[in-house]
Amino acid sequence: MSAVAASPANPVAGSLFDLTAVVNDATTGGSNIAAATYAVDGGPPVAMVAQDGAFNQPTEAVLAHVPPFATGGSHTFCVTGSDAAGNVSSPSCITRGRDLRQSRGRRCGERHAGRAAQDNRCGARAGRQFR
Ligand SMILES: [Ca+2]
Repeated sequence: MSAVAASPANPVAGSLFDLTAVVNDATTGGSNIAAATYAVDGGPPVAMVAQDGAFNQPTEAVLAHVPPFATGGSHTFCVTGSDAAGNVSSPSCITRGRDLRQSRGRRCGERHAGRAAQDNRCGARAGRQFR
């Protein structure tokens, strides 16, 4: 298991992105990879597909189209592979998402949507908190 990545590299809330990984069975006997899944923030596993269309090699590049985040902040994505012999890899994880300051500013702005003056004050206040 290696090279878990997101495309775009830093997805934001509300946009779809692709999660990719390379699942490699070299350390557990070189069997063909049979499946891969990802989980968001420790949630239920979701199936990934082989990028070349079939799980039929000891090394498979895998892909999932991850739905838009419902919430801001960072999220952890863990990819797990399993091989034809039933070996399951330990998860390989990445964390992606907006940082705290951006997340805080966005929520602040949303609350004051349509009230420009208040929105500006809100942003300044949020900025000071994180200096
Ligand atoms: Ca393949």
